[in-house]
Amino acid sequence: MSTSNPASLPKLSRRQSLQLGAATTAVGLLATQELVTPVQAKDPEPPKTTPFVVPLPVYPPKQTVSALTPPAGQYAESGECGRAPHQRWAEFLPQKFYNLNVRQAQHSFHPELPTQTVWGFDGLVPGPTFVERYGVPIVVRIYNDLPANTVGFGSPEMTTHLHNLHTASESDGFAGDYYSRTKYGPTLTAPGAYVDHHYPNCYAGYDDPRYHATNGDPREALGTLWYHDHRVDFTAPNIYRGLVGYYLLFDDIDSGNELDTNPKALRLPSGVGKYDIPLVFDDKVFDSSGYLAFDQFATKGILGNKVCINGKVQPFFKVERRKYRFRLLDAGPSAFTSFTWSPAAAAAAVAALTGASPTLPTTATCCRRP
Ligand SMILES: [Cu+2]
Repeated sequence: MSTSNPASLPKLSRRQSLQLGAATTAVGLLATQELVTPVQAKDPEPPKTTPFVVPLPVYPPKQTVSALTPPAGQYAESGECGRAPHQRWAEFLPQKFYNLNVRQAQHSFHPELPTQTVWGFDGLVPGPTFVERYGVPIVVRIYNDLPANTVGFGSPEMTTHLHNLHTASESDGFAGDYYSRTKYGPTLTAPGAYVDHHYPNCYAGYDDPRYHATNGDPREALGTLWYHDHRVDFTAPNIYRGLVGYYLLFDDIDSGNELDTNPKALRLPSGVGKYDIPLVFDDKVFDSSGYLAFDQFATKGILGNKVCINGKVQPFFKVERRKYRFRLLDAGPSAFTSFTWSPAAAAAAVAALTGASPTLPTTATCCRRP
């Protein structure tokens, strides 16, 4: 596979390689970090790329299927990896079903860089956007169709975590729940082609008697979530290869309808993919040939030499003369990102982290991710 050019990898002499191997075996990760630092390659010089020539990709919402085959159930089917039974299945019977295929694909980050191999949910970088609603439980069947034997960084045995959603443990994409058709992690009992994730889409406080009338505490609503690979030891490189996507949750306050007549509704700019725009920011290291590089031994972090938004280097986005809702996600792996409006535009920061505030929109010219 060609995602990493050998010229961009750290050049270890045979002696250094042996030292590294011995240290890793003998005393583990900490010593590895210290040893590797002096032998890391210099930053590669990537090809120049012209800014603002490639349009920002904004995908429409992920589409449901009418039924899954075999049907989704509380217990793992044959063919599914060995997960524990879904908890409170009958209480949160799924009303919507999805197939999601994790696969290798060809991707262009920029027309002046070579088309290259990535990993993506449905082969897309970033993956499709889920548009969901509180009170509507769903099942997402996630197939691992990555090639079994790959070279380069990352691991093709993967697991998917939906960040911050209140999800039962068997559906949470625990780091040890990684699977493929032939291999499986320590917290599963068998390999499998897929796994079903059961997402109840309920508020926090669901079991608290104080919030029975509202099926949980609406103040705890989360509106902007993301899903990503979570494989133990390989989360950073697997996300870097493309395994990241948005999951949006609406309710009757953040209702996803800017014309909502409900007096409680926020009436934020609506239409996911049209006026409600999810943005994934990440920085990547492109090597001198324009291919993605990743130093898997750089456990202190990795800083890119180009910034991507929704999988493109410095894209442009044509807007209408109206209000937009932008969602900003720093998908890493290591950089801190500061966002500034230029020229200073009328902007309201309506949420931090994942929840939209029904009461405290504040004007902002800049927002910073802590
Ligand atoms: Cu996460």
